[in-house]
Formats: sequence, C-alpha cells, structure tokens
Amino acid sequence: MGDIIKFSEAVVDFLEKNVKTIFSYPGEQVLPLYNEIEGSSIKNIMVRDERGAGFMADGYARITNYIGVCLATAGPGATNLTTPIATAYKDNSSVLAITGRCAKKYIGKNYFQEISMDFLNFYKGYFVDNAELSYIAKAFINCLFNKKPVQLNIPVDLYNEEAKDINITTYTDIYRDDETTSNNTKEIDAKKPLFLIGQGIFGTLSYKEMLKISKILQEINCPITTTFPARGVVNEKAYNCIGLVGRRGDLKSLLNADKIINIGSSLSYNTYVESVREKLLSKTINIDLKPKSIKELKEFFENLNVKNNNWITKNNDKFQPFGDYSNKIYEVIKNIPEDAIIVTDAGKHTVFTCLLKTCVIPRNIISSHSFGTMGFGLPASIGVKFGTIDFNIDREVVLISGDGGFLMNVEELQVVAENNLKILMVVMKNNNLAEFCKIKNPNFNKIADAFEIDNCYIEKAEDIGSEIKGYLKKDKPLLMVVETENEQLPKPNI
Ligand SMILES: Cc1ncc(C[n+]2csc(CCOP(=O)(O)OP(=O)(O)O)c2C)c(N)n1
Ligand SMILES: [Mg+2]
Repeated sequence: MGDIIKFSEAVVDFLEKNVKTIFSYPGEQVLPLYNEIEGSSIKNIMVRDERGAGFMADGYARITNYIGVCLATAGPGATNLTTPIATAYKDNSSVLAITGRCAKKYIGKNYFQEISMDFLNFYKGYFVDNAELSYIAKAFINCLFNKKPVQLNIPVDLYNEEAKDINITTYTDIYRDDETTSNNTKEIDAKKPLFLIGQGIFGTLSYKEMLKISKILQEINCPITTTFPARGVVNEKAYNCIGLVGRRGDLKSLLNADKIINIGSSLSYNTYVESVREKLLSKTINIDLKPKSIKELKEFFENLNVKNNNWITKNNDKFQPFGDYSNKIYEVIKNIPEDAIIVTDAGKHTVFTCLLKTCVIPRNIISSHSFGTMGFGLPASIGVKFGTIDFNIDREVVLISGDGGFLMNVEELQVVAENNLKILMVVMKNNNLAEFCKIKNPNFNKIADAFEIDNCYIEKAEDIGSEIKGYLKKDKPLLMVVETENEQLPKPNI
C-alpha cells in the first residue's frame, strides 16, 4: 500500500539525485511537478520569463560541463523556451528542458494551451506517454553525453499515476558506456602540423579537470589553435598557443599548416571561414575524442605520435583598443581577475571583448557563439553564477552586455536580487544597436534601484578601475552602466 510512488515523486527523487538546481516557471500543466520540486532538496530558481530559465540552464551547463535543467509549462511557457533551446543546440550545450502538456486524452483536440510540441526538438525530444522513469534517465543520458538540448514533454495526468521502473534512481543505473576509448597510437605525418582544439575536447570532464588540459597541451611541442568556445583550454600566454582562429582570429597558421589535427571542433563557419573553407577541410584530420577523465586525455596525447615541430613563431600583435568603446571594455577586462568568467551578450561589445581578452582558463568567455542571441547575457551569467556555487568553482562572474540586449531579459534582475548573486553586470550604453540604428534607453540606474541592486554610472574610462576594486571587496551584485561613444569594428575574416 504505502509502497506506491506517484510519478511526480519518482521524477523528483530522480532529479534530486542528479541535479542541484533547476530554473523554472510554473503553470497549470507542470504544477504537480513544480510543487513536488518546491518540497524537495533541489534549489528551485523561479525566473521571470521562461527565456531566462533556458539561458540560465545553458550558462549553468557551460560552466559546469554538466547538465542544466529548465522547466516550463505547455504552450506559451514552452514557446518562450524556443530561442534558448536553439541557442544551446547551436553551441552544443546540455540543456534538459522539461515541459508540460495537457492530459493525454486532450492532446491534438485543441485543448487550452495545446499545440504540437515538436518545435523544441531541435536535437531530440521525448514524449512521455506513460509513467516510466526510464524516460527521464534516457533523456538525461542523451542530453549529457551528446552535449545537446533535449526536451522531456510530460502530460499533466501522468504525475498522479503510479511510477514504473522505480529501481532507476540515477542515470548511471541504465547508462552503458559502449564507446571504446581511442587509446590506439596515432601517427601523424606532417612537417607543419597544427592542432585545432574545439570544445568537444572537454568531453564530460568536470571544470576542475578541464583546468588540467592546459598543461597537457603545453607539453606537446606543436602549435595549438582553438575555436572561440574552446579558448583558454590552453593558456593563451603559453609559448605554443597561437590562440583563436577563424572569423575573429588568425588565418595564417591555418593556411600555412600542412595538416590540421582537429580535436573537438565542429568546424563551423566561424572557424573555417567561407573564403578558405574548402582548402582547410582538405588537409584536416578529425580525431574523435570525448574524454570521460583527464587520465584518458593524458594517455591519448602521450600515445599520439606527432613530429615535434614548433614551426610557427607566435605573433604577439594583439588588437589594441583605439576608440572610446574598445578602451572602456579594455578597462573592464584589465580590472577584473584574469580568470573571471566573462559572459557576453551579442553585439559590438562581444567582438571587442573577444579581441581584447587573453583567455587563460577554459570558459574565460561564454557567449552565444553560433546563434548570436541577444538577451542571452544576463540570464546566462546568472546560470553561470549558480554553476560556480554548486560545483565550488571559485571564480568571479562578469557580464558584459550591450544596452539593447540587456533590456531584452532585464526582468531577470529580480533573480539576481532575490538570491544576492555576486555578478558584476556591465552595460555598455552606446545608445545604439551595433551599427544598425540609434536607440533611446531607459534610465538603467533607476531600473537597478527598483530591483534594489547597487549601481553606478561611468562616464570616464579612468573611473572604471576604482569602481571594480570596490565591487570586488563586497559580496553583492553591481550594475555598472558605462556611457560610451559608438565605435566601428575592425573587419572580420570572411
Ligand atoms: C534576438 C536577436 N535579435 C536581433 C539580433 C541582431 N543583432 C545582432 S547585434 C544587434 C545589436 C546589439 O546591440 P547592443 O545590445 O546594444 O550591443 P552593441 O552592439 O551596442 O554592443 C542586433 C540587433 C540578434 N543577434 N539577436
Ligand atoms: Mg548598444
């Protein structure tokens, strides 16, 4: 009798064992689950728009290299998740989106809030048609090991049913590791070999393990380049790190190499730009590596036989700030710890940050790389902050946003305030949407006041340093509004 476990309880038991935090917004079609989560040990972070939940789960997944979970109701709750799920899909981020649905008997019958939910299945969706826990475990595994967002769509009437498969308590109960480790020695015969490292190299390592990759890569006496999401995987100050390649990075090294050894890059158009793409593809060797431990990664490189050849002299000419906008971004970068996690939104500030920052650790910059999503920055930085708390990652979190993108999800300042999240939120107020048009802005400082968040207004670059110094000593958020002129970007490689 007392042995019967309701599906809602079983799902939350499973989640309790596998995640610490969930980003959610309630609604009728998820309420039994929402209430069950509220009564559990899971931190249930109520956002103020489901887009916030999706971006927070994404930021959380990127910094922890684990799974980020968001929860939204059917219909409008789920449609609000569309842009964050697409963003996670394009950047290979493990976001698990649990969505609501009306009772099964009403599906397809034009019931209140009922629509087909396939639109969230950019990669994969599970429609849970009976109260089996194996659905939850499978979705979890698919999301975590394939580094893609997965939808788990659950009709509301299932929650009261008796749960089946309750012997499954964590995803490891059904996870079978079929992949053989690629430990076989690989010969790479090249006179001018070049490594290209993408974020796939992170596999399912923890953040603390990710920090150890740099040393391994520095020991290979071979030039190393990275994609943007993988920047800092090897300290960009290291003698053999050429750094970022592609649209906003170096092209010469890619063109001059006789073989490019790709580990973990999807070879997007940001990395292999249009004009040289075919040429580069023809000399690329792809190595499939999804390390589950740092030991596995270390052994792989020890067994890899590449002729030691540091055939490039590192070009240390970095982009220098020239106008007001780039100077002010540079002031921010110089005054925060070099290992702070910078989260950007999409716009000119993203490009200036990319060009001016030397990345010394993995995830030194987190951005919406392949979808370029405005509105990503603030909520993603919140997710990153929760990730650093849950996984004891001792890092400052700094948001650098444009004035346009900041306003897109400004309501999530309430989450910052309620949880007293120490995030330095920098809004670059150029009164412009990139080069597209001028904009009028509200008074951002008054907005921060309304949320009871400390704030300041900066006109001169030289005032940035002292404000940041004061901020770093305190334990609360700060909104720093930086007035700036607009400034043209240098031309990208295309
Ligand atoms: C959701 C979304 N809408 C529109 C765009 C197109 N877009 C790219 S950058 C940009 C302007 C960004 O302006 P702002 O946030 O003020 O940053 P700034 O360029 O001024 O640094 C726009 C409209 C986009 N990338 N994402
Ligand atoms: Mg702007």
